[in-house]
Amino acid sequence: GNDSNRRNPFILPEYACQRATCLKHYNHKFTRALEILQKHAELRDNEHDSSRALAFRRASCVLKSLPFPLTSMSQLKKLTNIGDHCKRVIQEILEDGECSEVTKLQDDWFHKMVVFTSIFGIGSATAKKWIEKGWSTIKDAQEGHISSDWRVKWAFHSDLNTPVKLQEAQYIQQIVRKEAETILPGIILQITGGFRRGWEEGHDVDILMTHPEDGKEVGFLARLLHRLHNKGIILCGNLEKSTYSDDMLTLDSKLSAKGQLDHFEKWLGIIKIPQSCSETPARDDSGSLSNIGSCDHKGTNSVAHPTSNTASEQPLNYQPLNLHESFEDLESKAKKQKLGTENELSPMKLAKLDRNWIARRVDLIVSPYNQYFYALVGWTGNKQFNRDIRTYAQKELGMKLSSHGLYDLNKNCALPARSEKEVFENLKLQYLEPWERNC
Ligand code: DGT
Ligand code: MG
Repeated sequence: GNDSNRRNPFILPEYACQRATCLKHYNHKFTRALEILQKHAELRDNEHDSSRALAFRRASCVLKSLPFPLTSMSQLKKLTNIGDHCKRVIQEILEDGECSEVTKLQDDWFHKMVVFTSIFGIGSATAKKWIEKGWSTIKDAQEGHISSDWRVKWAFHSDLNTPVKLQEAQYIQQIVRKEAETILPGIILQITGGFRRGWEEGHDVDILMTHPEDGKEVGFLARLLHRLHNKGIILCGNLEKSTYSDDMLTLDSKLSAKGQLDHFEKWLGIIKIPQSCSETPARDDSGSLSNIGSCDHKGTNSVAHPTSNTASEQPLNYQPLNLHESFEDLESKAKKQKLGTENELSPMKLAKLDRNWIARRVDLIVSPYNQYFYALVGWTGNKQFNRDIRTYAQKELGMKLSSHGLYDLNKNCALPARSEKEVFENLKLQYLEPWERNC
């Protein structure tokens, strides 16, 4: 009970990878406040802000692992990672139910920054500039940016800001699986990211793929994309070649080059799926999926879709479909519905067009099998868990952990893993289920 907790302050292991952190916990009113402080520091994005943001996050993460609701400051005594600033915040919430600093932070500027940075591809620097121009709503930004590039972005803005549901993620996985298995039987395909950690909604769908036979995965992704393109479901995207080399296992600087988190071959893009697929349960037989490609091509056909079934023999230098083509598709549809001529069409009108599909962000990642289980841990996340387990490996074991593997810097050797459990064993950690990694 609480009294005994007060007498015997609780002790938690220092690193989040040494303890379970679940979606549901006892201390949301504190963690919400601390994560607003984190978010605010991230949005300010000045010198020192990123380390402040991480300090708030670490404190929040400790409270998420606490197996009881915090009721007194004395319970914090033996907990690490909760600094004086966080303690003041927690104390005020304990005494007054809320923290005045956190309330004050959520001002006009904060709300505008949250709105602007929620736009796909907009970071805090651009958002700040917009606010300096006097803009405060999405509409202001839409009226201020009317070039054709921007009009395309606006047309998909509300789709991409509608959370992806678990059922939609499973639907997308089925489509990808069907095509992937046709090209490469025996392929292993796994939804990672937030959905694997137990979330029912997410901002995108992350799918990690590998093949148990060495080398089979080479060139696979381009062929997969070609088939998905032929089905007419790709709106746009970017295929990144693998930039991995073995010396990256040991060299920190190379691994984190240019803000990249890893060097796998991957495709980051936007696909369209029928709006109805989040309403009806996903089915396992593939018959229901065959019509998805045609979901938006009944009336207009400005997007060219080769119908050949020889995708597996197609060239490997896949050229992503241009977003503009999909946009033209929307525009001609708008004209048919007499919503106006091209120049009169507002992004809002386009976004609300009567169409039967919705745009979704998808990441497809391909890993060689001998790196797969490290890739799986990395792409399951969450981000804070990754930070923590990598710091733990470095500081406590003298090992370098990445999504490509684990390297013992003292013994100068890599430690392979044939399962996720072996990744944890190699790190001398108790296994944590994916849903226990919500730091
Ligand atoms: P959300 O926002 O609902 O999609 O949440 P998550 O947790 O799925 O976040 P997301 O999709 O940005 O990333 C999935 C996980 O993969 C995340 O925990 C961190 C990790 N991750 C993201 N980008 C990269 C990357 O480029 N390389 C590696 N190794 N991991 C990444
Ligand atoms: Mg995700």
